[in-house]
Amino acid sequence: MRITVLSGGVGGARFVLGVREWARRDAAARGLPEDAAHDIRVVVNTGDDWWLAGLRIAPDHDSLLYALSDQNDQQRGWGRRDETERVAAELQAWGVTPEWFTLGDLDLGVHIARTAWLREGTPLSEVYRRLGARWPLGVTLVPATETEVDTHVRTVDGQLMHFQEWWTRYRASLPATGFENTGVASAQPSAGAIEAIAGADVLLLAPSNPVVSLGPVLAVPGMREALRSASAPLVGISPVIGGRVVRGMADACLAAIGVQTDAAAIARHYGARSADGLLDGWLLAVEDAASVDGLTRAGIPTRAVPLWMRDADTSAALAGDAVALALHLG
Ligand code: FO1
Repeated sequence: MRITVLSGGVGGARFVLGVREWARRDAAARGLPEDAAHDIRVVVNTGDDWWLAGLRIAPDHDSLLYALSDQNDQQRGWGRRDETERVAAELQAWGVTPEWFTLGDLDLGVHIARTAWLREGTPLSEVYRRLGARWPLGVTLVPATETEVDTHVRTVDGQLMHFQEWWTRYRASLPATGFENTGVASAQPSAGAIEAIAGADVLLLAPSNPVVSLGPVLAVPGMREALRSASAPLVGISPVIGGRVVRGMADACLAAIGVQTDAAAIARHYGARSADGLLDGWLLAVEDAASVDGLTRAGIPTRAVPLWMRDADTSAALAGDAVALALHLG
């Protein structure tokens, strides 16, 4: 089965690990060799990306790369395990990186390799392929677009700052009135993203931040049309449980665009494919089961399932629930 997931970084990575684990267990149950049974592609958000100290930083890609190669720092949610910061101290001494954004020594290896290739004219999708080729990730990562579409945040006092400053320096504490992806008007979905969407048997929206993680992916001209014209059913998973974000600061982002931090409100934000939106189905937490009937009647068939991803078992179970709903709708 060909499964394509649209994903951001931290929350998305945990879900993508679950999809990979579900696929491994499903293949084993069928007595099939693992890589023959399922083809998992991830369309990765590039809106978090930015230039720092002359290096191209790509947080969502790198969170997925490190999680899938089991070398991510689970506590921080970003960067690599067993990291050191000798070079970072030097960079900060010279003021080429701010004290609120740390580039670890091992992490710098990825940034320098990526930047070197980009400066040679290597397409971002090829950079993804080369970086991932070192480890058996079990999935294929493709950028939503090859074009730089950095997210910028419009704050209430009229400033326009890069998402990374708003998120890591100010922890999303500055009230925002909107988000803009500079350059997105001239962007287009990457060839890998189009192929992953058109060829999928199942399309999944990871429980990522709907505004700053999936928003930039969906903002790429042609992306929504690709999703709506795909033959595969599209199922989304709520990033919110019981009115609270599972992690991160999606509530600050949702408030900025006037969407309630609520599983049903986010489903309506994505919209039903039958009503010019994207969703064929929606998974929300058992804690939000009261919203199932209303959403289903609104054209978004919804199921309440355990949504907490605590380990391989719960993550694989959630992925299985998402695939099951998609196949039920297919
Ligand atoms: N997040 C932080 O809160 N502080 C940091 O110093 C920091 C450094 C960093 C370096 C590389 C990288 O890929 C990500 C990094 N992040 C850091 C995480 C990142 O800025 C955001 O958490 C994500 O972009 C949110 O999706």
